[in-house]
Amino acid sequence: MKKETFWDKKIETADRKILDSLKLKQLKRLVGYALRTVFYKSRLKAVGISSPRDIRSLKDLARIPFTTKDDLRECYPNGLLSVPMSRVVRIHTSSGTTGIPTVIHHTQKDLNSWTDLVARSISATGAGKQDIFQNMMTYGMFTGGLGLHYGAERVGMTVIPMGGGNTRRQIQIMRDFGTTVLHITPSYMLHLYSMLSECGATLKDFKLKKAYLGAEPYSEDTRSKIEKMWQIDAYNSYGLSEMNGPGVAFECVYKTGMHVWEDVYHVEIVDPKTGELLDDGLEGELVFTNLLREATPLLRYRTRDMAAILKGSCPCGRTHRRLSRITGRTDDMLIINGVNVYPSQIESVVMKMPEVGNNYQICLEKDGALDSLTVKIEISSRMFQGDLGLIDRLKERIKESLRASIVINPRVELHEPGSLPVFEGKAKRVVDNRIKI
Ligand code: DLL
Repeated sequence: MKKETFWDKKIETADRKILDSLKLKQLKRLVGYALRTVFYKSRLKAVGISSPRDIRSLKDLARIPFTTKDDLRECYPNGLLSVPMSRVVRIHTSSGTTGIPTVIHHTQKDLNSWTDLVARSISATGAGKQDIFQNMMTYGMFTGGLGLHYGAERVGMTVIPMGGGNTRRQIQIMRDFGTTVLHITPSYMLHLYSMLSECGATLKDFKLKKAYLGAEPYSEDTRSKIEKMWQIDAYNSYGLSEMNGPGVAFECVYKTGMHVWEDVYHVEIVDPKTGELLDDGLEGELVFTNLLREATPLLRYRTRDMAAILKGSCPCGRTHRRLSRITGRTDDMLIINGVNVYPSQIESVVMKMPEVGNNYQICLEKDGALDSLTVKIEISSRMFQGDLGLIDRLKERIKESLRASIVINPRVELHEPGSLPVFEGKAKRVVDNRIKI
C-alpha cells in the first residue's frame, strides 16, 4: 500500500472543467499584468489583445506569440517587471552560455504560490512532518536551494539547509541527524555513494528513505541504479527558474511521470521547428505559462526541453496530467559526423551496465576532417584488480551497445573510480573540443 498524501486534495483532484475555469480566470489576470509591460503591450496589441477582456477562453492563449530566452535577455534587467520595485521581495537569475542572465522578480504572493506548489510536490511523495530533509542543492540565485527549502518548511519537515558540496560533511550530517529525505542532483547522488566507504560509512548508518532528483537530465536507468544502491525511492523533480524553479512537475508515490501542477502551470507541447501544438503522447518542446505570476509575467515560454504529456490517468487520483522524463533539450543535440546524437542516449546505454561506476563523460574532438567521440566511463575498482581481459571484453560490450544505439563508432575509455571530474551541482557531461565554425 503506497502512502499517499495530498496538500490540497480539492485542487489536486479537481475535474478538468473546474480546472479550466479556474485557469481562465487566472489567465485573464495574468494578461492584465503582462499589459503593464512595454514588451507585452505591443506584442499583445499586435494580436488584438489590449485588455484582459479580450481573453474569452483558454484557446485564446494560442493567439499569443511565444516568449523565448532571448526575449528575456533583451529585457535584462527590469524590462519585464510589471509591478513597482517596492513590491518585489526577491530576485532570481539563471545564467546561460551567453553570460546575460534571465531575471525573474517575485512579489510575496509569487513566492507564496511557489512555496505552496513545492509543498504539494513534497506531500505527493508521502513525505511530511515526520521527515528530516537535507537540502543539498545550492542556495543563492539558483532556485534549487531556496525553492525546496520554503516548501519543505511549509510542510513541516525538519530542514537542514546544507547547500551543495562538502561531501564528507554532508555524509556526517546525514548520519548524525538521521536524514530521511534528500534533495540533490542525480550526478551528485551517485558521487555521494562512491564516497561512503572513504568516510567509513555504510548504508546501515543512515535512515534515508527518499531522494528528490532533478535540475539536470538523467535516464530511467540512472534512477534505478540510485534506488538500488541506496535502497530508497527516488522521485523525479522538474522545474526551471523562469517558471519559479523546482515544483513545476513532480512525481507522486506511483513514480509514473511527473504531475504538472496545471492550475498554475499551463503546459503545451509544440513541434520545436514549426511551433505547432502536439497532442498528448507526442514528444515535443515544453512551453509553459505561469498563470499566477505577478512581478514577471511570462506568456508561452519556450523551455527548449523535450518531453511528452503522458496519456491516461494516475492511480493516485490526481487529475493534473503527467510529464514524461525530459529526453533532452532542443539545443543539446550533438551532430557527430552528420549523425544526430542526444547525450541521453549515451547515458541510457552506459547506466544499464552493472559493471559501470558512478561517473561518465562524453568527449568530442576533431580528428582531421572528422569528429571523434570518446566516452569515458568509471568502472568499479574490482575490475582493475582481476583479469585484464575482462576489461577489454567489457569495453567491447559497451562499444557494441553504443554503436547499436547511436549508430556511430565511439572510442570507449575505462577509468578508475574518482578519476573523472565531479560536480556538486549540475553535471557537465559533454566536453566538446571541436572547433566551432
Ligand atoms: O534547475 C530548477 C530545479 C532545481 C529543478 C532543482 C529541479 C530541482 P534552472 O537552473 O533554470 O532551474 O534549469 C532549468 O534544468 O530547463 C531542464 O533543462 C533542466 N532540468 C531541471 N529539472 C530536470 C529534470 C532548475 N528533472 C533546466 N530532468 C530545465 C531533466 C531537468 N532536466
